[in-house]
Amino acid sequence: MPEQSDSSGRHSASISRQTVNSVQAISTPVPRPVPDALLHRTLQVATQGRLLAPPNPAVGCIICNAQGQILAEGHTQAVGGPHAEIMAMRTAVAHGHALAGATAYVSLEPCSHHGRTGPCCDALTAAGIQRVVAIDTDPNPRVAGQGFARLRAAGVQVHVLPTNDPLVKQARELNIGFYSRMLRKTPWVRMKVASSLDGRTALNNGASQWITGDAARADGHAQRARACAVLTGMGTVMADNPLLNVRAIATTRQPHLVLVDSRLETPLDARLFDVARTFYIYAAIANDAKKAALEARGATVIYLPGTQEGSQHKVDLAAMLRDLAQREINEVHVEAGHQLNGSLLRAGLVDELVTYVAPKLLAEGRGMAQLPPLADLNQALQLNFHAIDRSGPDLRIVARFEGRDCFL
Ligand code: AOF
Ligand code: ZN
Repeated sequence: MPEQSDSSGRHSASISRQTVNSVQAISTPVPRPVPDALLHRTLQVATQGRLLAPPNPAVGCIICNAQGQILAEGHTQAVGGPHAEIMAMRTAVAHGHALAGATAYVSLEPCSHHGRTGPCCDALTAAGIQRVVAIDTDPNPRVAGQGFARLRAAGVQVHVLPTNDPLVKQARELNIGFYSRMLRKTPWVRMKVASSLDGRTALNNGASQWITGDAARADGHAQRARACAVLTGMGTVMADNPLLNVRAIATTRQPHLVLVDSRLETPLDARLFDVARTFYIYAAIANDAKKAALEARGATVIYLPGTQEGSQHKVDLAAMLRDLAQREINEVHVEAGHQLNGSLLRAGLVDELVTYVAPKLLAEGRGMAQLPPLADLNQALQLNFHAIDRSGPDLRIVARFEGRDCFL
């Protein structure tokens, strides 16, 4: 596999960023030819669309006049709706500004394809935009440099930040699931856990409500809200009969729900059905009568048994994630019990842990995942701390498995 290195000298196995990088090599990377403040603002505007945009990337666009004054801003709308560039141009026109000769700052390459909407690069050209400054190339193979090429061919000046610019990393982090789906063909998998300071996620009798405080629970809902799908297992459905939707914060988009239910045991009156959203159930053992009953309740049942001997009675979790990527799932938020958590971790399918840690000791109790005991400390699953914050009285620790974000 080819090696990539960034400005910090870090080397990582690249997962098919080749197309994108070679496109950038022939574009004109410039050492920040534009005011930093405008680029930072472009990313801030992109962030405003973060809960709304998935499965599209959250993109920001600002339109400036020749003096560098901001005329209008826009971010990606809900799927099927206008992209950032169209929103910004519409706002500029609505305020009576001329677009001819203006500069568009964008956090991602303007699209060149006919997807659910038309190509932004053509709309920018038609409006007379003179210059486009972009933070990153679109990793979508249907775009991947063609947006820039089309703009240049139409006489628009194009500047793209060099890939080692820290803002490029920030822009990719903002849409980490989109980059994962485009480049790895599998979603970014984030596992959420709430534990005591001694690492317990429930008492021996299963009681777990609530270990962490209100702030951590609200933040947990914000984590659900950014994801394309929430993933859980039958153990959690039986133990908690949860809704697993976003309630504690405002959002206009409910993430899809994904349930691993190898034997199709989901009760037809489970509260999971009470929320209007896309609901996928992955099973290993066919039961067409139960499938029909679950589908009559609004779910879609997918049979995906393992292919190895002894695994035919369990869902092939890696194949399930690839299937979810094909269904345009960028980020998967796992909120499950220790059994499914253990299966995902053992299979090496988790990218990131978001752990809320309460300053409590629960002594005896359950851990976050069912994992076999290790004989040697060298066998420990190795993560790196990515971010540590306070959340009310609790801590929020984001940790990533070594090398999992190397495609960024
Ligand atoms: C842009 N501006 O704000 C976003 C872009 O199906 P469509 O037409 O909505 O296109 C979705 C694709 O457009 C998406 O996969 C990504 O490649 C690009 N996203 N492009 O010019 C935007 N969100
Ligand atoms: Zn577009």
